[in-house]
Amino acid sequence: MKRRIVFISGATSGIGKATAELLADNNFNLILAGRRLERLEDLSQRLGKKVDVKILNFDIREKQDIYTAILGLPKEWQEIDVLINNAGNAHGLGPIHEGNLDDWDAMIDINVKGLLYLSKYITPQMVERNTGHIVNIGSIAGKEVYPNGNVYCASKHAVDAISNGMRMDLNPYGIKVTAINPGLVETEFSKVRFKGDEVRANSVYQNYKPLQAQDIAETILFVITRPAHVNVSDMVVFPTAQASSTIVYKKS
Ligand code: NDP
Ligand code: 8X3
Repeated sequence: MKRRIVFISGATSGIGKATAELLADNNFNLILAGRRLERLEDLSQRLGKKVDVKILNFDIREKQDIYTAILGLPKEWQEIDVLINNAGNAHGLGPIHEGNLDDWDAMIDINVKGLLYLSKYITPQMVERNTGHIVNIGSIAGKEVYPNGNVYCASKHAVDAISNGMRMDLNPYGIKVTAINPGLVETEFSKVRFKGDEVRANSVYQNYKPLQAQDIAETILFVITRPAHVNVSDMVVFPTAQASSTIVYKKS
């Protein structure tokens, strides 16, 4: 049987990387995107032993670069079956009146506009073929706002709205749209949020068992392998210790 082609943005670490590894084990051909080229090359070399892999190296903020990269794919790679909009991060955590404008730009440009650009370039061929699946990685931060989360939460609320809008607009074309909204996942996320402060980043995941990237990868594999008539539209996935954005049971 012909392998399905899955495009993963943000494949160089965390959830995206774990998903690439799991999907290679499950016979999907992969297009892997991110900025850190050496990590993409490493994945391509390792996973290329199992399935066909293409890597695309661009900053998701640069719409022209995305367009050129997608247009440059060989014809047999253009018919992308599953788009996993995963690239994203938080930049900073603090009260709104102390907000850093560059952090705000980064979160809106990457988490919201980058997701839109990629979807804009990949969705039309799905519409033409009347098939496809878009999986947007949102967050519990897209369902609830928490103190000091302001703009990151806004960016993920936008992802939530975009997922709902996509599901409506793509409904006549048989295209599935799934939103997966994780709680706390131990990845490079907090390292990026706290600008390399590893002590502060590690403290986010101490004294309880956070989700691992593999847990979300397994959730993604589940949703993209349901039968044609089943669309898992919206999921929140927490570690057992978490009950909401602000309630996490930690053993002291
Ligand atoms: P990581 O920091 O480990 O991974 C983020 C990925 O996004 C990297 O591969 C990075 O690649 C890519 N990325 C970031 N900025 C850009 C950019 N400008 N252009 C292209 N790619 C970019 O974090 P996670 O795996 O945790 O995050 C993945 C998604 O999950 C994000 O959307 C995040 O918001 C969401 N999420 C995370 C949670 C968590 O607790 N960890 C919880 C809920 C949601 P590179 O730097 O190489 O470009
Ligand atoms: C990442 C989880 O709680 O830090 O989206 O916002 S949280």
